[in-house]
Amino acid sequence: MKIESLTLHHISMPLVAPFETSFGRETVRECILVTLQAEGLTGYGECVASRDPGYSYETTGTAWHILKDFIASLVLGKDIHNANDFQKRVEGIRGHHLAKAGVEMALWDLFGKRDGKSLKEMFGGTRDKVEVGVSIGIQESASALVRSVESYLQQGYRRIKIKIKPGREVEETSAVRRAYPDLRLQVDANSAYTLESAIALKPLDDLDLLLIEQPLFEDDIWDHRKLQAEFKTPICLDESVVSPRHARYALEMEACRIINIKPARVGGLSQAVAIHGDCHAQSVPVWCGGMLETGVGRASNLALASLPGFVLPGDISASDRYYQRDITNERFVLNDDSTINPPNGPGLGITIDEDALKGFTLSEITLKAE
Ligand code: OSB
Ligand code: MG
Repeated sequence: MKIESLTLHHISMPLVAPFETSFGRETVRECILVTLQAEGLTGYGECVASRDPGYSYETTGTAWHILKDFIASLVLGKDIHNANDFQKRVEGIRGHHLAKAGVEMALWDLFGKRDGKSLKEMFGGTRDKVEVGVSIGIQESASALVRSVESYLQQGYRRIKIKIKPGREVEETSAVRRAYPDLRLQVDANSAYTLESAIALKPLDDLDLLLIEQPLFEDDIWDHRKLQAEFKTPICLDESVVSPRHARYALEMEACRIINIKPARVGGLSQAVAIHGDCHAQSVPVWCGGMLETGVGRASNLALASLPGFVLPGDISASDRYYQRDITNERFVLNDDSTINPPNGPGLGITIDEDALKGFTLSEITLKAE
């Protein structure tokens, strides 16, 4: 499709509750909405870079720069055939996966709208309902955490992930396990430990966790291998897996037994689908991670997680777990069985609430093909 214009909205949305991880505390979420116009159609994509370089080196600021000054000229006025074609065009830009993924998502939305197919159909998704869980940030105390878990269980979530960091792991995780002996429970350290300090995680190995997510540094696939050898609980990598190649390295090295797939982190939905394919062929369980997405990215995550290899519940909670008001007219709700339905409409299957978008916009720019 010939891309006629690209619009960026840098937005800031208040979260219903602060979200604290080992790298910081967020009360509002910033991201960039990417809008592409082509052949009378509009495609939307979410660039999930946050305000601060905590989870990733990319920020809304760096993504804005890369999108405006480098990616825009590679797509504007160009006839882009598919996601692989897009990936080839941006190959010369090193890294900046979150920026690239935002545009790739908007392209998928356009292709789907042109062909009258949902993302789920285009990916070959097989589920009408996607099993989901909730990711709970670090709370004031272990008892506050248990209360938070309880409230999400009451809402119907049947898998809980809790954020941990050094000094805030054993007491917290044990308290939740004691309160809920049969709960499907997992923890996420967001790279807060070293191979040496990870000794503190040893007591967690006896708490029957589904997995321990990203305990060590992002670029430390090798040390994760050493750690996995010491733990019976599966290690799951998030930050370390930034491409299909890295997924292969991690599995060949036996650095993890499970992979958290986030399309943005790996450079786009096409790369996420490729990692899913490789893992599925080897029976390696994967699940879909989250970045506190708006309804746009949530629709995309649900479509991806409808693929058959996503055998563990995703970090894809209902819209009301994140935002009182979203930028999509559609809101995602939790079914009684802790699932959410992926949208069925063409492309992402969502529409934008223009008033809401306007209210959340910090800055906006439109670039047009010459
Ligand atoms: O590590 O999975 C993570 C949110 C922002 C950045 C990193 C992570 C997360 C989450 C939230 O855990 C998942 C969600 O969107 O609910
Ligand atoms: Mg994570």
